[in-house]
Amino acid sequence: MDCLFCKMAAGEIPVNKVYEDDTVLAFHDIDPQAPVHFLVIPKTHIGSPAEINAENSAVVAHIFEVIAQIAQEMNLENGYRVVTNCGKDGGQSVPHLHFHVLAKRSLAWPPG
Ligand code: DGP
Repeated sequence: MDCLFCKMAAGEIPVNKVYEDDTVLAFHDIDPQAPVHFLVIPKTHIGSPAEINAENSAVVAHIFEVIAQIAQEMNLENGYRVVTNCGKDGGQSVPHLHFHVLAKRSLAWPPG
């Protein structure tokens, strides 16, 4: 499958890595929207949040554990935002599930 984030997860395309284990990769976003902006992806291909199901959801729980761990290591004690975009109207541009983590500035709500 010709998937950018699968290639990153497989080590075929270099990333500015934040964290990696057997099932998850985190790396800095190429177009940061906050002083801290990294993405966390499952290494297995899940196309979008709409494809999360009983068979593959364990990695999603693990991703949130990893985010909490990274946030502690990065001293994000003032808080952060975790965002996942789904489909065209949700603003998803890369069709591989990913969670944005944004921090180190005050973030407005609702998003645009
Ligand atoms: P979304 O629009 O929610 O699908 O977010 C996709 C994000 O992926 C976007 O913030 C930019 C980031 N991105 C796209 N291509 C690359 C890349 O080649 N490297 C990195 N580090 N990030 C990328």
